[in-house]
Amino acid sequence: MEQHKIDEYNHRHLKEHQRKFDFVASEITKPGDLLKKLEAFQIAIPSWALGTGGTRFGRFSGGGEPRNLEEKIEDVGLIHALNRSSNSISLHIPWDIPENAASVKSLASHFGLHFDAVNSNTFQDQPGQKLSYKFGSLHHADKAVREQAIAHNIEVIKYGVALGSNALSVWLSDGSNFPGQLNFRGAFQRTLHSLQQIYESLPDDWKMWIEYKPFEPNFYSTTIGDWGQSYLLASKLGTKALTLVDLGHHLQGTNIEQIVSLLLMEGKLAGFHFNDSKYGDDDLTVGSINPYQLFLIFNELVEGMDARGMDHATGIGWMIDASHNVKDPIEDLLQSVEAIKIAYAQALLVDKSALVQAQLQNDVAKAQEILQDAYRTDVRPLIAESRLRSGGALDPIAVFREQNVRGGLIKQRGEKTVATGL
Ligand code: PSV
Ligand code: MN
Repeated sequence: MEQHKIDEYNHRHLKEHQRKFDFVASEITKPGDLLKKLEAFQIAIPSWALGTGGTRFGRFSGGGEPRNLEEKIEDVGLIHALNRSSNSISLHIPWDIPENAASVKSLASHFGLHFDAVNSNTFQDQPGQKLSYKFGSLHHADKAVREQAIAHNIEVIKYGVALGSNALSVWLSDGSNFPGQLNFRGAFQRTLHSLQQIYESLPDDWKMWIEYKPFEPNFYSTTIGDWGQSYLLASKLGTKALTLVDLGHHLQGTNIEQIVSLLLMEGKLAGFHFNDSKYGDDDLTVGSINPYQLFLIFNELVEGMDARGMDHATGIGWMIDASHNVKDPIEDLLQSVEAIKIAYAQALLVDKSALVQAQLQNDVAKAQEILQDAYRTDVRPLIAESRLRSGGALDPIAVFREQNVRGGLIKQRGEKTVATGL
């Protein structure tokens, strides 16, 4: 995306934007500080989200999808050029193996991108793989399977080192489908022991992010099923191991913001996989179902990070982990990033000292008013202004459509393409 096309769009819409921005900025104390925070706040894009996803019932290709890692990097580069908020990419190995790390790295930096956490995959069997993960990987009863899974994770760290990444993200599907299938204590201890061996291979400045999920693909138990189990592992492993929160990995009604608050308090929050859901791990566009919950999570994040003196932009990992079955993946990702920044901006607007006072006085109605006052502020012109200041588009999706980017990608890549890893 040539910069002049973005600039030309912005120029045409500047007056209209300025009117909206001036209105909201006049209501805020120190809008300049807030804009700086918004500009610094970046959200990583997973390499597996650039293609159309599917369900176990089918997959409907959208056309012009990236056919390889290089094209995925180009797509993230495009997203970043439009929103100036997505300056990194997270790879899943072996869905995206960087065969030539130096050239992949230089392509990424050409687009102003770097590499976020690398993700291992021991939830699928790969062609030619010696031993199967049908009954788990790091928790497997057979030592040889565990060793294979450990070796894979260590290999993923090596790919990550070559790319300049600094975190290994581990999600295990290990669990059981029926009562009696597994000894829970044994499974947990074997997982811990396997993770210990991977932990020993982590470079000094690296982190291990341990993701949890209550069900799917196993439907009776998951060995790392909730934040308590992840936290227990992370605590036993050491300071480099932390708990990763994927918003879709909670049972309905779970108070995720409370989990976030306590993990932050303990210095054990690795970061996020953002998405939204109505029923389970739906992997829907961030903010599409329950934007208020997202705001409440960000309220805890801002409060908890400030309490620990952490930098909002870099203190923990921020990433999207969503899947798009019926939307253009690039548009969907732009919507997700926007929703995250809206929730973040609203959280920054919360009148903290007034909230503390209301809490001390048990003024419940006032506390609710304070939160909802921030949540009901239309911060979109602030996000647009921060994009404008960093060279992005006032309206990224409008530019994407006006320039018929997808049409161009279909011409270049073809109507029926399948992104690796899907
Ligand atoms: C599992 O549902 C998960 O959230 C993990 O993060 C995986 O790595 C990712 O989805 C990819 O499918
Ligand atoms: Mn995830």
